[in-house]
Amino acid sequence: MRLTFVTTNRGKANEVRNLLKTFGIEIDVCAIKLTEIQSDNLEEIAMRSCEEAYGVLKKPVFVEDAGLFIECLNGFPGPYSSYVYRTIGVTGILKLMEEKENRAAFFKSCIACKISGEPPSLFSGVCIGKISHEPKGSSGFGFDPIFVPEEGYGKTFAEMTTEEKNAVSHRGKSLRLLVEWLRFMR
Ligand code: ITT
Repeated sequence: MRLTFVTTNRGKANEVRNLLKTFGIEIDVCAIKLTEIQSDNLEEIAMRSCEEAYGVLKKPVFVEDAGLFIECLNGFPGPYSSYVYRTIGVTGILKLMEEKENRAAFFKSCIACKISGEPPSLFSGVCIGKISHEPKGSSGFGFDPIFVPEEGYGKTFAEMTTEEKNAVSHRGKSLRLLVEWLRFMR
């Protein structure tokens, strides 16, 4: 069985391809723009996008929905991370947090995978960390330059290689759960 990962985000596609390759899994990536429903719940967003992707491609697919949840902003931008990144970006988030001492935040990733007529299976991963005071590093994508994971020796995601990021990231965690499940399904 060959899986297709549906995403318009090249950074995500690169991380997913890289990690799955280490498990001997080759995937296809397809950049169809799916309808992203308005919801506070990443699982629900991923589930709906996955059903839509399966309906269009009619073959085994998975999608991933992720978000950055910042404690002092009551979880903002959360499920709206993509929009917030495109509008106010990294600089806007740092501005909102200028006076804030509490820098705690987490990333969450939710994968929905559908290989048959059954409802999609869901796999989630969380990465706890802090928002830095200034952007650092140039790899990765999105909010990587301002996110310092707890397990990352003080580096931002953008200062890590893809392999280092995958070892500790929200996406790395949800992907390893997907891999375990795929082994079980074979
Ligand atoms: P697809 O829905 O097409 O996969 P997208 O970029 O719209 O692409 P999301 O809806 O999951 O994906 O958006 C999440 C946004 O959150 C993303 O655009 C980034 O700005 C940010 N984000 C998610 N994971 C991230 C990560 O690992 N590092 C940095 N920023 C991340």
